[in-house]
Amino acid sequence: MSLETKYVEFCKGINGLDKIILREVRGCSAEVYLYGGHVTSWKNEHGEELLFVSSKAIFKPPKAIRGGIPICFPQFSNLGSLEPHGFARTRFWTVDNDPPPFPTNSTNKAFIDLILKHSEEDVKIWPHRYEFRLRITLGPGGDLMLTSRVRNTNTDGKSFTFTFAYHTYFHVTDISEVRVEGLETLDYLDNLKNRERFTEQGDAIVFESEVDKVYLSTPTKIAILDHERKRTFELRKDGLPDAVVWNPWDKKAKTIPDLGDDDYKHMLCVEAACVENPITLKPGEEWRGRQELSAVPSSYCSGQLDPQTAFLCDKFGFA
Ligand code: TA6
Repeated sequence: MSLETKYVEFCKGINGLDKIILREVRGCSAEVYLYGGHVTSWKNEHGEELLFVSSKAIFKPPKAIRGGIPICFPQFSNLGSLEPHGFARTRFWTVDNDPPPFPTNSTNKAFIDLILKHSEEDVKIWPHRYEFRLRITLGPGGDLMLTSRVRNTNTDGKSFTFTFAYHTYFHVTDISEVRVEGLETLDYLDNLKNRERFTEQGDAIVFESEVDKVYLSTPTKIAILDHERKRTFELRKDGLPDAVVWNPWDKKAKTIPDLGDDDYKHMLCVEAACVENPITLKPGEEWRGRQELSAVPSSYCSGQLDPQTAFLCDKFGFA
């Protein structure tokens, strides 16, 4: 793209829902729906889609969009009395035209600030007042960055507590040829076994059946290696100690109405999250949680599928 690059474009998406397209000069892009504050697309400079969105996804309230990056707030999964994964993913967010400043890379031009505030309806189910600011940035190199800032604006002196996840659906070529690095040897809660605590064994996480785990106290960097496509996703996070890994596999996939029967082969959720130790904010306090995604050719750094080497790759400054 040239001088005419439109870094931020407002338009209509599926079913007339408001959508924002972020673009960068080299041709990468991202799409965000105000419904859910939901990233539904992230493409590299070759126009290849990096996130999975179900072909059966329903872009219509009150259903959450199946795929992309749903925001789970103020409750992860069914860890409380609210609807699963909380209500933020099924609310209409608005554009925040005057966000309070925070340190940012001034070379970034493709970004959008969204805000979600309590509604009188929601106060009935979650009796708190809050401001949730979400900045979504597409970096010049194609990295996708999400920064959440949640502030307690209660006027009755009450603290509130929440759990959170960026429920990211990565697009993978063949799930049985994918491995995740960075979580081996860690403790996890197994959602398929009543959230019992186990310790991960083995060198890396590979997939041959349903997986639904919350890894605890995870490192700030996780790699997802798509062996078939020779692509490595790198997930870096801050303020989010846990990492959820989910693939429904064949049987569970068939029970999910807005997921195709074979879709599980092409998706993997790896989610920067805060689940084990919920966050508590006093009135006036703010929490920040950040997730950054990159997609690089697996051979780019090391010539082999070795995320340790990939992490050390100078190009991305991870050493
Ligand atoms: O993050 C994993 C998980 O909580 C799984 O237990 C699974 O049910 C998945 O999320 C999808 O949840 P959803 O409410 O979007 O169908």
